[in-house]
Amino acid sequence: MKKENRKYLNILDRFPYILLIVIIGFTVIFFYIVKNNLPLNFFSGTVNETVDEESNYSVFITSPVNNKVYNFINSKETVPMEIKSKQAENEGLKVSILVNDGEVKIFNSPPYKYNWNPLESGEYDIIARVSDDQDNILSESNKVTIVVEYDMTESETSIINMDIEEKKEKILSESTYRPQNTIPAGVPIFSYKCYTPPVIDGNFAEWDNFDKFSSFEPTIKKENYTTHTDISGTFSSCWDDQNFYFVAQVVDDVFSQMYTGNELNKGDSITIVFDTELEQDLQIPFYNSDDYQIDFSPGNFSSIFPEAYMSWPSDAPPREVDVASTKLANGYVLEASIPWYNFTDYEPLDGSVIGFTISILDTDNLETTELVVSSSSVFDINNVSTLGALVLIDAGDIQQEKENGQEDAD
Ligand SMILES: [Ca+2]
Ligand SMILES: [Ca+2]
Ligand SMILES: [Ca+2]
Ligand SMILES: [Ca+2]
Repeated sequence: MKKENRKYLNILDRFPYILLIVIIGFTVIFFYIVKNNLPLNFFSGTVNETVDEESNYSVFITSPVNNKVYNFINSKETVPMEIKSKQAENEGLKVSILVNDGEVKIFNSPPYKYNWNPLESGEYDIIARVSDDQDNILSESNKVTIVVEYDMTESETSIINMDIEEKKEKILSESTYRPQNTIPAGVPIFSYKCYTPPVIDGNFAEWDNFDKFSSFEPTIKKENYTTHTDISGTFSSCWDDQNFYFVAQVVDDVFSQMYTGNELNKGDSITIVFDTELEQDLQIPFYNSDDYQIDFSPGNFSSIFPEAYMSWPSDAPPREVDVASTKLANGYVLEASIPWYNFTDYEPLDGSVIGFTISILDTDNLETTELVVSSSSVFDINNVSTLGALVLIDAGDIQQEKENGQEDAD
């Protein structure tokens, strides 16, 4: 009796478990039915989330991803932005990117990719818009928020430099020169305004903040060119209302200068050709009254002193040109100032673009020039249409800013 009772109870005891198994079974079947009727990626984790999200938008930001933190160590670093919009692509519509409600880029055609330079640390909200010709907004993207953190010791200076880069681009877009002659092609030499004139003493220490040009290429007697240790150099320049200033640090394996005056170019020397009416004379290959060839000699560091000589147009020493030089183990430094009044009717102005080529002439073992390297790739001393270009630019007091590390961007 007791035994039967227990057996009966045992079956009743198990009944809830059987029921539970049946319920689980139905749940699993139900799960698969539901799964098959929902979009695939509903259950497939985060990988396909953006694909799903993207399909909900006519315009979608695929890069950067939301909540990304960018740690930048220099001011040139950028946030890669990429927008996808089938709508804009198919209908030829405009796509614009807005950061904190300010437009940073407009595309008229794909690809909608842009490397955005934030310049300042901060949190940024990015959206993209599709609009038509009349600027009617047709669609707006998902919003992406990013954080940018700059970790730089000289962030202020870098910001100033970015302003200068923009200014340079603006000047170039508005000026006429011969981009095919410059090294590299399309990039003239920039000469910054100096608020403190360099001391003309053959010492180049104070030139640190100025642009340096060292891409000299063999031009005259270039078949003699072997290596940069034979002849090469670094050139910097600046200007103010009174003078044009420059320094050239020349690498030359054998120093040789025994000539003076109108013959100084037979020895180790420097020649600069200016065309102060570049725009008007773009088609003129011969020297005219606004072209100037000035030759500079470092002297020989004993009996022959540094000097300048104007070979064109005057065939005489230029007025009050100051030249100084120092001898280096593998070459020399030549520093000079040229009063602008040597250039008739020329007034130096911020943004002025003039024809310009500096050449370094090398004499080693012969009694005349063996090789010339120049700042324009096709330089021919008899043809001013081979000149490169020099841009005068006022970028603020860059000497002061670097020395004090101050913020003077405005
Ligand atoms: Ca100096
Ligand atoms: Ca040499
Ligand atoms: Ca000319
Ligand atoms: Ca030499």
